[in-house]
Amino acid sequence: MKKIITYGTYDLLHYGHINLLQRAKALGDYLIVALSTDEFNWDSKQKKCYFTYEQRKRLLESVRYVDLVIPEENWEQKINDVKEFKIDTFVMGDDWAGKFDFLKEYCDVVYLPRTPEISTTQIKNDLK
Ligand code: C2G
Repeated sequence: MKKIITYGTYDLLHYGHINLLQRAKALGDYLIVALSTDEFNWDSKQKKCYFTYEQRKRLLESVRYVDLVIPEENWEQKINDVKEFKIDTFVMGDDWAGKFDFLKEYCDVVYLPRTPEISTTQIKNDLK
């Protein structure tokens, strides 16, 4: 069974996120999403989520491409996650291109093109 992992905040879940999750799942058989906790978002990413971790987790768990949601609590957990869950491929949108190449020692690393026209920030601005 080929296992894939990806990380993110996934606040105000939108079709750009779904495009990423669909393509990530297509690379294997089992997709884990490491979802940024509210604390990690606030302390390390300066992101204030609209939905709480539990709400964002519930939304992701209802997406057909997602098999498991785990918490992302810090920047340092990725190597351990890849080992612990026996990950074959690490996937991120290409806004992160190159940033996680250190993981190539442990698994394949794939950066997928983002869906250009949509973002959570864009949604918030449009709704203002
Ligand atoms: N994404 C995308 N297209 C968009 C918006 C997002 O492909 N229009 C992708 C991002 O590239 C990322 C995933 O969807 O792979 C989740 O996006 P965010 O929630 O913005 O993730 P981010 O805050 O960048 O967190 O340790 C890594 C971080 O947790 C990544």
